[in-house]
Amino acid sequence: MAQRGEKGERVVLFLELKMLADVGLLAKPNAGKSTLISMCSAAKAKIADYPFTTVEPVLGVVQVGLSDFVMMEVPGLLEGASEGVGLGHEFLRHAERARLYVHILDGLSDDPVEDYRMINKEVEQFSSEMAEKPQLVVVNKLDVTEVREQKDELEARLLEAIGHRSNGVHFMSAATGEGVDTLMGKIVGALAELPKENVDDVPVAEPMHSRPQQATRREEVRRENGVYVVVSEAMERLTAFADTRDQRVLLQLWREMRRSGMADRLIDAGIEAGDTIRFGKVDIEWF
Ligand SMILES: Nc1nc2c(ncn2[C@@H]2O[C@H](COP(=O)(O)OP(=O)(O)OP(=O)(O)O)[C@@H](O)[C@H]2O)c(=O)[nH]1
Ligand SMILES: [Mg+2]
Repeated sequence: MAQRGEKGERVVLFLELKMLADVGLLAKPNAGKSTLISMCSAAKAKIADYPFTTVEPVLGVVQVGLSDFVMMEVPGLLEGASEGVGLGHEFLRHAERARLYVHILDGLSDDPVEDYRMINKEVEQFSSEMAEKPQLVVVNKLDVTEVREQKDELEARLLEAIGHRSNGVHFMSAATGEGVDTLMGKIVGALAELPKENVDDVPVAEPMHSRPQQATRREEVRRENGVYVVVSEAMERLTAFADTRDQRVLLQLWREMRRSGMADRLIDAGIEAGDTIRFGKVDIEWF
């Protein structure tokens, strides 16, 4: 039975898109995030020798043996990112739900240790929950001679800066692929130790149901001034929104009255063809 429908509800919703990835790549601009994600997944991230080549998160699925995980490049972070500098707030938000972070340092930067501190400070200021999640610290661009020459010294300084949360420092070259497989192995190992993101943990608003309620009032037929008044929530609802001028609708109404036993009650009450039946505010003729 085609009905005009009951009164609906109007709501205003603010929706926030957050990417879901197992691993988030955190780094300053130009550190080599896109190079890494392109090297180990099918993601096509633009690579170029200038900062902010990537301005939207890039997701890639990395296959390692029989396991796989989703890696996300978060656009480069600057000092003040947690306060929104360089769209930092926007970028950090996307990385919030990752289970593990790979903190990539540019081996060619003036001071990778300082970069490490800066990024972590921004992460801490943005979200303490995010700051507590595990990180793998990685120095990139190992193929460059000056980076290789400073490797041991840099490693020692970084270990000192990382302190208690140290998982060691990993060196790689995203460009040549040196050390990339080992890093992927480390990521798989680290993820295996971490709880899976539980979708049930995400707060969900109470679902809204607008299904018709079950009839609660007792159904009855009364005769008032020659009119058969049907007291039935279900039938009243059915007729209130139906076009009772339509013969097909009347036919369906008739079937429903037969099915529910209402027709028998009307007949028992003595109804005859031509009499009026009233459902709430709607009158129809018995035929
Ligand atoms: N020599 C060398 N260059 C690299 C390596 N990885 C990346 N690069 C270069 O560094 C520059 C930046 O690389 P991207 O991969 O675009 O860096 P990104 O971190 O994604 O940069 P943004 O998206 O701009 O934040 C490019 O010129 C790369 O070719 C590496 O391992 N060795
Ligand atoms: Mg990039």
